[in-house]
Amino acid sequence: MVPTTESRSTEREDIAGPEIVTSPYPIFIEGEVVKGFGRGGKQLGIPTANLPETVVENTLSDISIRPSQHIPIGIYYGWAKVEKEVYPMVLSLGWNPYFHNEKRSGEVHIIHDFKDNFYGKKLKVVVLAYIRPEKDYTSIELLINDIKTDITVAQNSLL
Ligand code: ADP
Ligand code: RBF
Ligand code: MG
Repeated sequence: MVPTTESRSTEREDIAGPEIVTSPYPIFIEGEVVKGFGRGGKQLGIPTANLPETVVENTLSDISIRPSQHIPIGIYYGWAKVEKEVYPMVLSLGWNPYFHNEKRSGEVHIIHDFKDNFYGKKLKVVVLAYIRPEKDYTSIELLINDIKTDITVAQNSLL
């Protein structure tokens, strides 16, 4: 599927998803935090904890558990647990078209200020709803803008 390319900032709703958790959610995903290209924090100012490739592929093709309910590529919200603490999160599952990645990635931005990295730690997430499809952008500012809106959407939609 070819992603839509955004060339300007579009007005978006600041809430998403139904009031109750609806099938196929909740979806549980877990894995050790792995290294990516290091762009999230440095280039976007929004670090993302990357999940192992096999975990991403299994999640995306989890058809044995949910026939007919393929989990689409896109942006989601839910909760994440690292080292016994639970935080709100936004999840990106996809190709990162803006960066022309060749593999799909699963990346969790936890809505919390961490003092240290947590590479190698176990990350557990529960995905509760879909926010939007993944997009391409004509500038990095537009991508950052959309991610910031996703964070607001998660904060307004969770609880
Ligand atoms: P990479 O490409 O290696 O994933 P990032 O720039 O996306 O690099 O940074 C991700 C790392 O930053 C995570 O693996 C984690 O250890 C750390 N980190 C710090 N704060 C956060 C946060 N709020 N959400 C997710 N990861 C964070
Ligand atoms: N990358 C894209 O190319 N298009 C997107 O629409 C997009 N949306 C994202 C939404 C969220 C909430 C997050 C955390 C990331 C998103 N990304 C998107 C991925 C971003 O490109 C990636 O995190 C960086 O490349 C760092 O790995
Ligand atoms: Mg990352």
